[in-house]
Amino acid sequence: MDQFLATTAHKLRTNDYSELTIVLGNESCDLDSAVSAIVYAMFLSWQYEQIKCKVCTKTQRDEKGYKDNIFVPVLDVARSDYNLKTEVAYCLRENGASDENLLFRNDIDMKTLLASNKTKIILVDHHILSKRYNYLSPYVTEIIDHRPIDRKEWTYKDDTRSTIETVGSCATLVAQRIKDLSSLIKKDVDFFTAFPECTDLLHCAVVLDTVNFCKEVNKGTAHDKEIVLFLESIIKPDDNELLRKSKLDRLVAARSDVTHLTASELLKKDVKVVGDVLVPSFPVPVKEFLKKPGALLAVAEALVERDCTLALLLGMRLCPGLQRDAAVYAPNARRKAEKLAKHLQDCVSPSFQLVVEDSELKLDCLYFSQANLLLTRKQYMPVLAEFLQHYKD
Ligand SMILES: [Mn+2]
Repeated sequence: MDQFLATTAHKLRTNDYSELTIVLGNESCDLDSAVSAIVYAMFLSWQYEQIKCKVCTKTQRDEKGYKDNIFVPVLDVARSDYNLKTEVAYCLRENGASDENLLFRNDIDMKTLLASNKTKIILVDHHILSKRYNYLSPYVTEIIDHRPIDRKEWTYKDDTRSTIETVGSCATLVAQRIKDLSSLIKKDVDFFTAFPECTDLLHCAVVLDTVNFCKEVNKGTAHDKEIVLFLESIIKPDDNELLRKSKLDRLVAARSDVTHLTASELLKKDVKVVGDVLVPSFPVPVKEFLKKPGALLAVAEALVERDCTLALLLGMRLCPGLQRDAAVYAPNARRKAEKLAKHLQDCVSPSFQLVVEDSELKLDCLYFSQANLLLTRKQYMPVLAEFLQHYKD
C-alpha cells in the first residue's frame, strides 16, 4: 500500500501521467471516508493494470513519452489536522500507510489540476460537495455513497455512475463495487487476496461503522453483514467474532483517545456544517467536552472561523453503556439557539427525546441528554436543514 501511495504521489508531483482520477472522501475524514478513498483508488489502479495488459501491446508501452493513468486518493482534511483523526491515523499506520505518502486537501491544487490535465473526480462517502469544492461537479464521473440521496443538490452530469444505497458503511459499497468490477474481468477475489491490507481496512471500516452489528446502535444492514462475511472468507481468521470484537475495541479506543486533544482540536475532529450551523460530533459526551478548559470560547472561535452563527454539539460514549447528549450554543444569536433547541425537542419524526438537564455546568448553552440512542448526526442534518429553511429572524 505504501508503495502504491508513494509512486502515485510522486507521479502526480512530477506530472508523470496521462489521465488523472482523484478519489475524494468527505470532509469529516473519518475511517470510512479515508478507507473508501484509498482502497477504491488502489483498486482502480490495479484494474487499470489488468485491463491495460490486454488492450495495449508492449511496443506501444515502450514508445517514448508513454504515460500511465493514475488514481489518487485525497483525504479531505488539512495535513496538520490529520492527527485529530486518531482512529484513522492509527488504522492506516497499522496497515503500513505512512503519513508522508498520503495526500491531503492542502497538498494539491485542485483547480490547477483540473485546468491543466485530463482529470476526473470520484466522490466516495458523500454526494453533496462541500462549499469549497462546488466547482468540482462537472468533473465528477462516479459517486459511491451510503447516505440517502439528496436530489435537490444533485448537480452532476446525467451519465455519472452512482452507487447509492443506505447501508452502515460506505466501505460495504466500495467492497461490493470492487467485487462486481473484478468479476467482469474474471478475477473475482484477486484484488482482495493480492492486497490483504485493503481487505483488512474495508473490514475495519464496516466493523467500526456498524459497531460490530450492535443491535442498540442498529446501523448494520444485511448488505454490511454479507460484505463482512465475504471479507472474512478472505482474511480467514481462526475466530470471526473474536477478530471483530478485538478490532472494534482497538478502533474505538483509538477514536476516543482524545485526552491529549484541546477543546479547539476536538471541535475539528469530526465536524460538519449545514447552512450557518456548525455540527461537531465528539467521541465523548458533550458534558465532558464542556469541562475542558476554554471549551465554550473554543466553540465561539470555531464559529467565527467557519463563518457560522450556531453550534449544535453532539456527543456520545460507547462504553460502558451507550450514551448520547447534545447542546446548542450561539453566543451572538441566543434567540435563534433557543428556537433551534425547541425545534429539535419538538421534532416527532424522528424523535430525539431530548431531555433538558439541569445546567449544573452553569453554562450559557442549552444542554440536553438524548434518550433516543438510535439517532446520530445523520438524522439531525435533515432536521437542521428544515429548521433553517423556515427560520426567520
Ligand atoms: Mn461513511
